[in-house]
Amino acid sequence: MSYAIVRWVMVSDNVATVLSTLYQRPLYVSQMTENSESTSAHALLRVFLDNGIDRAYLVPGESYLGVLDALSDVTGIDVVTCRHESGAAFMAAVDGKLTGRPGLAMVSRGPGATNAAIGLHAAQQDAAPMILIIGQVPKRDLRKKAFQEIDYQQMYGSIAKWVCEITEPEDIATAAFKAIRVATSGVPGPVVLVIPEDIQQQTVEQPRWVAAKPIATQPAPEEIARVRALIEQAERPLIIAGSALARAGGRDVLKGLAERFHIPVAVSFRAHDLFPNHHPLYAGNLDLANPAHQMEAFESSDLILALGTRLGDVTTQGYTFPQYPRPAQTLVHCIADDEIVNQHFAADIGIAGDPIALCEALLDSSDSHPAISVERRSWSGLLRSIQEQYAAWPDIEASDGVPFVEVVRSLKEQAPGSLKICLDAGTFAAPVYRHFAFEDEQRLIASFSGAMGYGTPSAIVTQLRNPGHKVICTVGDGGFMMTGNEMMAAVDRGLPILFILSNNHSYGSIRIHQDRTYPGRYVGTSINSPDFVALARSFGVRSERVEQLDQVSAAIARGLMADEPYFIEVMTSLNAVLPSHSKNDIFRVNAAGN
Ligand SMILES: Cc1ncc(C[n+]2csc(CCOP(=O)(O)OP(=O)(O)O)c2C)c(N)n1
Repeated sequence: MSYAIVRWVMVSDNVATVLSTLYQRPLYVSQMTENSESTSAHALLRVFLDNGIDRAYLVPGESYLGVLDALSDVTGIDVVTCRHESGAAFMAAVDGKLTGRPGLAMVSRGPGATNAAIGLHAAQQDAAPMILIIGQVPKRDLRKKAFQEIDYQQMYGSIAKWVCEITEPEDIATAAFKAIRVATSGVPGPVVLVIPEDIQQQTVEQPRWVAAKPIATQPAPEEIARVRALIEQAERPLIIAGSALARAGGRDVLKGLAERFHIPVAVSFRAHDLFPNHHPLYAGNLDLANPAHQMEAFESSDLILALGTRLGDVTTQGYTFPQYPRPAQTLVHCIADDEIVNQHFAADIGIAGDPIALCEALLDSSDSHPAISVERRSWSGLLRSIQEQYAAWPDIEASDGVPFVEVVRSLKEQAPGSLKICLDAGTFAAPVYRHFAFEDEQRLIASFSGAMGYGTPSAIVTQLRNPGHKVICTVGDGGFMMTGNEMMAAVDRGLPILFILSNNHSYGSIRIHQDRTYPGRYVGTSINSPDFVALARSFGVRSERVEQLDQVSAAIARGLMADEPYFIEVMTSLNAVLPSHSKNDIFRVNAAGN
């Protein structure tokens, strides 16, 4: 397969309109006011607007006043003012993940930039396109260790795909143009643009540059034929589906391919929503700790089609499945980045290309009803029965609070078919990952980076991008205290997010690790919290507390019905998840949830 081609074009207004129609990309050409000035900051914003970036998440700072000022002239960029740069950066990372366009965050230098680091890291781990704009000390002061100065190349060099410190006002627009390209190409990720405060307001030519939609090239016919032959010969094929399929059309072709050839699908880390979880071909999720007998079954496959996955460490169970570096089974690995294919695992067929195009080509190349062998049907049945057993709801009893798994069970029973669940990191998340069967339109928004503080900001963005759908944030008493302040945006904008906070008075996930490894020695994991119900009310959010199991269902029903932000604090059992207390072993293998 040859690489997808992206063409960059310089266009006039008229051509831009024609291109917009041709490529079905929105162009925001009229969204800067008539009397727009022609500064370098305006040029920056024009590039963003013309390439579909329509929202900026920011905490203001004096080091980028020029860019802030130019935003006053723009109606096409919605400014979401955040309370902490971690919230702004998390939001941009999630926005990029949901839209496929770079999520845009803007922060001040030094303290602002350091606060934003967690979100940039999440974007890298999640392969989310993102652009972080940082104001910088004046050009003449660069590398003098000036007030709040940082060398961002050094600081972000190993996290971002590209760090560019711009020194000439004329270069700002071209850097922005390249930033969009770098953030979205191959395996997407974050880019940092650093702009000294004294080059933001110079008069420069205003660009009209639009990136044409990438043209997905077709795999070579001989590659399709080889993969087809492997699929036909295999008795126990397995698809490992990754997040590069979470684009328009990706889920449909994945389902089409699995059904056509009767191939079970295991989804990669935190990609539960790629394939309907009730489907007979859904074999489970490759997570932090799959049960040994499930991994043994996966290992007995004779063909792995790794589609759109980086085959990263969690998905591959610490680079042990498939066997490292030469898999025991035949491996076909397809992802649109030559650096990733064959990086860890030697593939028999490595395709640096679009996995969606490969699935389409395989579907086009076959009869609509190929014969399916008895062996293959019993193989899929085996994987399905293991998954069903693993995902079955447990019966848990606890005297020190509500087992959070019961909250998740009630949520599943009442959830609308298009529910979006945004998860912070913590043990409350484990039952979602394990037991919540995602239906076709339901979505999981959770970070690969396992960062606490991700839940609230991700819910804000998910609701902004999905008006009319129910969005839920589940978060612990630890994680909410990190970025819960961003809930204010839900109030400001009337976003009907349902927040469910699990209060177990503990950094529970870490407590579980301590309990298992250093029983009885719990340094640093007991926490005292404010009155969360009162806190939420002080934000202007309707809220209630659930203290007993029999209150769960009605509280969730109220929360789901609400047409404004709603907050439920659940007083949760810690014993139910601690290995030394729980009679149930369901949390022993996958307790951390982070
Ligand atoms: C920013 C960050 N700091 C620390 C951690 C390590 N960590 C993972 S889960 C966790 C505890 C989460 O506690 P809480 O939010 O109360 O949820 P619980 O585990 O109790 O359900 C910690 C400290 C992390 N993942 N991210």
